[in-house]
Amino acid sequence: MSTEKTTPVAVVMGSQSDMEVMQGCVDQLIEFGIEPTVRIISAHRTPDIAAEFADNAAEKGIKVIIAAAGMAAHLAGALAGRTTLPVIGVPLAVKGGLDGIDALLSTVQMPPGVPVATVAIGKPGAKNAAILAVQILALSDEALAKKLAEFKSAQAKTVIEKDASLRQ
Ligand code: RP5
Repeated sequence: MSTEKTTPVAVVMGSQSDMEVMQGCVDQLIEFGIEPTVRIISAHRTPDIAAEFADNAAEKGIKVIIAAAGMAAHLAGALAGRTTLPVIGVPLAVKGGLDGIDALLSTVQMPPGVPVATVAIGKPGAKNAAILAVQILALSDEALAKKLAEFKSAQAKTVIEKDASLRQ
């Protein structure tokens, strides 16, 4: 995991407290051989840094931004408003919040013209954000496309084996 180096995927989260869940996203990316740039940037607490990050992300070689936040989660939308890169939003459930529904609505209900590809709340979304980022990159990366195909068949194999074990 890196906090400085620029890579094709950036994983940005609103607080250090989001790291526990977002580690799943980072780990999934690493499983696909992608070491992401990881940043803690808050749309509300460090808005200037959020703007600077979004403005310079493409130039730094980032191709997909994953942005995770809880509560009134404006991070993904704030970044999406300042870049043409695809932004994947991960809504998080946090203590004191509304079980992630607050973050889900804040992340998904973007105005027309500024999409945020919003995944599920919490851990499932963190993992899916990584896979979706890989799917985007795999459109122009044959090696990554092959890894994705292998990932899908391994996943299917696990389900098929579990099903078969029930019928033994
Ligand atoms: C959001 O507020 C962060 O993304 C985090 O999910 C939530 C709470 O932040 P902390 O008070 O734990 O720093 O901006």
